[in-house]
Amino acid sequence: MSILSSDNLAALEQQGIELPSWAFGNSGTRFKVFGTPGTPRDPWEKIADAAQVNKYTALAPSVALHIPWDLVDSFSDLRKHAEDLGVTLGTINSNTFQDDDYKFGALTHEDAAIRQKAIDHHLACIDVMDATGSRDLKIWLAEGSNYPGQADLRGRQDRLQESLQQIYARLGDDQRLVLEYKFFEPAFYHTDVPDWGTSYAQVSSLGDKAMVCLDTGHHAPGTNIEFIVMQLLRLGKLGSFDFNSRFYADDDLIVGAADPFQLFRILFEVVRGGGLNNPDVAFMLDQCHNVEDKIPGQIRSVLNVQEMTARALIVDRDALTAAQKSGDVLAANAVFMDAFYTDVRPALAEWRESRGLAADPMKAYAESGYQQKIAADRVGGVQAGWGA
Ligand code: LRH
Ligand code: MN
Ligand code: MN
Repeated sequence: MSILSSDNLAALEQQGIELPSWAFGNSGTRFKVFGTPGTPRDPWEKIADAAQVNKYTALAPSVALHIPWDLVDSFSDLRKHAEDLGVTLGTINSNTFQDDDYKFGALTHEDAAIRQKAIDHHLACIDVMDATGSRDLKIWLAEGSNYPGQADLRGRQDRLQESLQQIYARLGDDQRLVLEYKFFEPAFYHTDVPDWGTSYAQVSSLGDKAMVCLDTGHHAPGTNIEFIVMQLLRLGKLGSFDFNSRFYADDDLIVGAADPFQLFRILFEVVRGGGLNNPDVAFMLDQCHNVEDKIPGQIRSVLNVQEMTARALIVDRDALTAAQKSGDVLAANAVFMDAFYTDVRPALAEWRESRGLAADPMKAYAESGYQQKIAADRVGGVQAGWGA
């Protein structure tokens, strides 16, 4: 008998993880961007590659776009292209971090004309959402200051709220805004949305269609991220995840690579808090593949999330509750760790085969010849990068 119950399998079957279009482009550090043969040259090819991840895993039914990196003449054509390949277009990410006008802020800028330009960009993103059928507008702001005294911290919060109100007012009935926080970078002294509390305060005063986005790489080292997950679920304000992993800063490495135990702890709080397969909580990846091939990098990522979800699902919750209630510290911890140490991979492989999928999606992709084909076909032209 499988270690995964039929209820567990039913939950896993529903799981969907959104892929970031930019994970398929070239990326790097400020020192060097290494190109990879076969890298997509445009958004159409990024979506074709994302569809491969879904083909081998049945886990990645949608693709997030970044505007203007993924600007095309017709978003309805792009939507049709995605749907023909068996995926949908998901979250639209705005970008106010690559324009000289935003050197000292965008939605928080002292100059009303620059604030308006940034607001208009978000309104244009909502137009894109109307065409793509996307539900969520994801806002991450690269705003802040480098030196104490440089900026009026309070004034910037007030301007941020006013700007967000104007964007919020343009959302359709079925659309949402998710506000992503990050405690540093590119500004190093303060950022305007540094933590979940600030994001929560800003979105709470907007209304029900505004939620918090939690990027796992955006916290100070040692932060108890699963506590934040618990709290946001408890408050009904966890709108989405940007999953990735990190050793030092915002490394954007493959989710579960740096700290599998942390991913397990996060997913346990998701499961316990009713966040799994909850339409209000979007699971997304936000990663870059600087030195590894991108499609298998994304396949590995969604499989890591699936494996840790399976382990979180098999925690013996009754035994855990009993141990917690009786104050049996070691028994409670043992129940938790038993699930974490359980290798669910053979059971998942068997289950995949029973659904007509390859037992080992990494191997199936490697043997498919797709990587060689794109490397041969996509010569010439400009490879898409993280910022193009
Ligand atoms: C910022 C961030 C945000 C951006 C993405 C490219 O660090 O996590 O989500 O949109 O990276
Ligand atoms: Mn992110
Ligand atoms: Mn980030």
